[in-house]
Amino acid sequence: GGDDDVRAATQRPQGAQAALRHELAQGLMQQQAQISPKFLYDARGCALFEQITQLREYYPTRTEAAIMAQHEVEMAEAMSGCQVLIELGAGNCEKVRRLCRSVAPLQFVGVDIAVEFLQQAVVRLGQDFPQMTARAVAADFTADWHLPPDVPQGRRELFYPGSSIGNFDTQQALHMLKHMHSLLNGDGGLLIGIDLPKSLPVLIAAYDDEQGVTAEFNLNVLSHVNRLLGSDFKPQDWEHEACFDPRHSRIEMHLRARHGVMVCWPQGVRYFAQGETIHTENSYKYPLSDFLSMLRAAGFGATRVWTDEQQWFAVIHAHA
Ligand code: AVJ
Repeated sequence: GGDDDVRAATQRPQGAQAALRHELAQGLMQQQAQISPKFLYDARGCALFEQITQLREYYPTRTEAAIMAQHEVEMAEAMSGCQVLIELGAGNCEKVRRLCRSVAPLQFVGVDIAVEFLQQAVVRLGQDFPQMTARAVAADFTADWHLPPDVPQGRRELFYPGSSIGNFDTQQALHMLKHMHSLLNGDGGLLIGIDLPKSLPVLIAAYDDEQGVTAEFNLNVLSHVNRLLGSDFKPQDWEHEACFDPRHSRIEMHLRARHGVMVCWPQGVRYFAQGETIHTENSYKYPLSDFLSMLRAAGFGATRVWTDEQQWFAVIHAHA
């Protein structure tokens, strides 16, 4: 049941903790140091991300919500007959509420790496939709992940909103799509949000807002890493940076050392020269046709696409 799913994830077995520490130490020792964006989502990171989604500059959440509101009926039609609605990266479960009303699944399964935050949202969702069972499941999409065996095999629809797939490079994204396709048992489909290429100033502002909320969000990863790894990062030694790499069509977030910094943890140490960076996130902006090709390559069939007037964001339904 739901509580077991959460317990299994929050009291991580010793081996899983060690694996995360190993992954972090490995990333810090690369020539281009990196911290996976999955580490952005501790309790404070989840709260900061919610703030980001409400910023004037951060268009994705609001644009996607408007597309979903405008095309609710057609989306529900594409997903009709759905028994189990599974949201990946469910977070605060706000985006799925409209679908719970219009699709009316028997069961909702929210999946997220930040499972304690998710669990609270799932409880609220279950209270608001009493005829639907709702449960939270922990998973790290960057590792091998599975749904619990008691998630019904009946007609499933996957929901992967927010352009969260943009955190993966193209090879990882294709792998993720293939895995999602395999969860559908040849029935149902996937409703996915993707962020589209657009003008540089709009993109940069969305990842480097005036108020500095995104900067806080990025810097907060260091406190999370300190707790997990036992490292001694001091956030004030680092500066938030967002840039666009046109070659990969992606926003990159980095933390740049303001001056020479020595960082120590139980099994290691690294010196960062002034100006060196830690790469903390990629956020790919896929041309629509490229993403549709990826869906085909992953085994998906017929698609429907909905976008906003400015073509800033797309919501796609793909049949299994
Ligand atoms: C949750 C991965 C979709 O890439 O826009 C927001 C995360 N990072 N601001 C994104 C994020 C900086 C977000 N995703």
